Amino acid sequence: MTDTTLQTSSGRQSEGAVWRCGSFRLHLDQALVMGIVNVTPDSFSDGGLYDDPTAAVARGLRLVAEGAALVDVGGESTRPGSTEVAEAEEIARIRPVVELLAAEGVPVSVDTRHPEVARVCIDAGASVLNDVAGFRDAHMVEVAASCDAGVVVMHMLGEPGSMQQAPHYHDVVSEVTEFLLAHAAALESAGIARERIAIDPGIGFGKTLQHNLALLASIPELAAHGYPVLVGASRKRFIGDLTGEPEPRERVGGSVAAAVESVRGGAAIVRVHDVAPTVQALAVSRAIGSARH
Ligand code: HH2
Repeated sequence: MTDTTLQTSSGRQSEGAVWRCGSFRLHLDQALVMGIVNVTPDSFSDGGLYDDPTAAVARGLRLVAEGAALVDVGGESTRPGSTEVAEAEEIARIRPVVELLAAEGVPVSVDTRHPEVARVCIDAGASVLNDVAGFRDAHMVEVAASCDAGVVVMHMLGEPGSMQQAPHYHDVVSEVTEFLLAHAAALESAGIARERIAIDPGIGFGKTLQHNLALLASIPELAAHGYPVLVGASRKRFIGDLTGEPEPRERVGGSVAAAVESVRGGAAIVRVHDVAPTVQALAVSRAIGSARH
């Protein structure tokens, strides 16, 4: 069993809380930073940069050195309008990266909605299954139940190809919350321990700017249900909408602000491209928060 020391703190998780992820026990008394490595030609902000396994592994190790507690490896872009990648292609892209990072002792999350990809990556040493489809597929639930990985249940409205075509909710916060709690409960019924489950409102996945802001503002209510909350706001379009910055890589300031606000609201994990500035900002925010009490 491996204990990982974490760098940042929301101070909002109950003392001693852990997220069980395979052989890792990730302590949640300080917020975790999940670093992103997309092994894809077309991801919206880092597509093509790490599609060679050596470059992807080097990037992952660098993010850990910068303070990431775990690394999320993806082989399929789920940006709005993207098309699905064949499982064999997704496996070819990410299996070597997962295997090499896991062999270095890194807690590796796999960003996939495909059961066969998930299964192969668990065998390759992955410790977390991060499913942007929220374990709607019964086969994904089976894979999760057959291993001891951590799981991330994310909310997405429909599918990536169409999710940004006039997304509509009666009440975005209650609908997203209901979906997350129902799917987390289904995972528990399938035998997955509560301590393995994290929930994620899915910023940008079938949401307008107002929907994203309402969800980010309601993190305290979401966190009150007791599951660790993961937030992935990094470099996303809503930051461009708010600031006028069209280039995702130039949205670091907005991304760091979203991470800090999320953690202050009670998020336990933030999924980010820019680990070093996020870790630094969270350390300062944490220190100011402690001085306030
Ligand atoms: N966002 C993206 C991908 N995976 N997983 C979780 N749990 N939460 C998120 O918000 C989330 C996610 C999209 O971002 P990115 O991986 O940078 O882009 P792309 O889908 O184009 O590869």
